[in-house]
Amino acid sequence: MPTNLPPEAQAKWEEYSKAKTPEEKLQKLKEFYSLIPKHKGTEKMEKFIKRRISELREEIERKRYAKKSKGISFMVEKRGAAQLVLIGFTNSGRSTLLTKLTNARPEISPSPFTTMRPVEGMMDFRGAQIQVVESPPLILEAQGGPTNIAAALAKNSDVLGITVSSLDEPIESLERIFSFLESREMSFERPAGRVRIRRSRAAPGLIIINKGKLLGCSERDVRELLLQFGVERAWVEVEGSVTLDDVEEAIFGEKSYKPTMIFLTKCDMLEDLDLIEEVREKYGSKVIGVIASPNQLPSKDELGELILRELGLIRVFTKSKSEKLPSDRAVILPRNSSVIELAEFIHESFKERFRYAKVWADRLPYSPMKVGADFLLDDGDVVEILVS
Ligand SMILES: Nc1nc2c(ncn2[C@@H]2O[C@H](COP(=O)(O)OP(=O)(O)O)[C@@H](O)[C@H]2O)c(=O)[nH]1
Ligand SMILES: [Mg+2]
Repeated sequence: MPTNLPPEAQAKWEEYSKAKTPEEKLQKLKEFYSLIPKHKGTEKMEKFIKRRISELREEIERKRYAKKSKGISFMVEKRGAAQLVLIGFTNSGRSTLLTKLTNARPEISPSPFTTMRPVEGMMDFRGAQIQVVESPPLILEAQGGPTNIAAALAKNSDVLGITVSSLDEPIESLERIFSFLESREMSFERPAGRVRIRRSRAAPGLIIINKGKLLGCSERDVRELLLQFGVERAWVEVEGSVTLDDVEEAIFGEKSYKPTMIFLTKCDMLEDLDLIEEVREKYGSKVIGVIASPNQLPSKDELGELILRELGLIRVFTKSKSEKLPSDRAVILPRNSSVIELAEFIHESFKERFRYAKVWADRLPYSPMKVGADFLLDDGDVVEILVS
């Protein structure tokens, strides 16, 4: 059962949550650790703290490395609906892919180690934007700075894209890359039932979307547990049957499941095309997609759709009464959000002032259709909200 923390530990946790620098966080977390009771009920938390402590140490180490390399920052702030991080060996085609998907113009060169720091670009996908980040190369023989940065970027990503050259023993390469990522606490097994916590400053508060069943606890218990650990602005989606333990696992979980796709590059130079099938057979079930790129554009629509679907996100277009056309930019919401959640997202006061909405969508018997606050939205919906 989840832990009831003594008040001084709770206070310390709050200090930790509010700490700004990794050094300060590390200090607070160590103090917090000394304040929690150690027993079966706190096992998960203990493991989490130990792991977090080692992550913070790594982060501090990375900062030192960055300083030595003239203060270049290596982390990339998330923007857009989702972040796709491209990771792979040098010369595997990360920069080429980034260039094809986004407006970024990294240096592309057959000389190894051209890209030593992350480069980002934005990919437009029918009203949504997906951030694509090229990580420094993985150098597994010597796990130094660039490799650590790549692993940290991968871990922090929403979706991971592994680039691997089809000319470079792709099956063995993928084997090595996956086992490296697994050693860095990433997992590729899709969990059975799940609690998905999506922290975002854009969230109007702590929103629990319960599409499953809570066993032995109420939504209020879930909320309290999340708040206790500083999850204050987030969408929390519950699928399947879930206990309070599962919620705890989602907060402190051992390994984070990482939706991943494989970009098999340089297929245009491949003599034996059977290799593509071999990669698909071996890794198809482990990843959300294997994209064989014969030096041409993987379709942005296909990619964008795959990513948003995997992350359980939908694009909704709003329209105001005075305008004929909806906005070009979509509002990104978790799947099965209701009209009132959209209203609240647009403006806090809309929740109280909401009267009804008009929705345009192909799946409806006619468009626009007048709907109430509980109407569930779907990808691509156009919505006009009427308030008093
Ligand atoms: N023929 C072919 N060449 C590619 C492909 N992808 C990348 N390259 C070439 O491979 C070299 C390394 O590519 P780059 O994108 O810089 O790799 P990075 O080191 O992973 O960023 C460059 O000369 C690219 O033009 C591909 O799909 N087909
Ligand atoms: Mg590059």
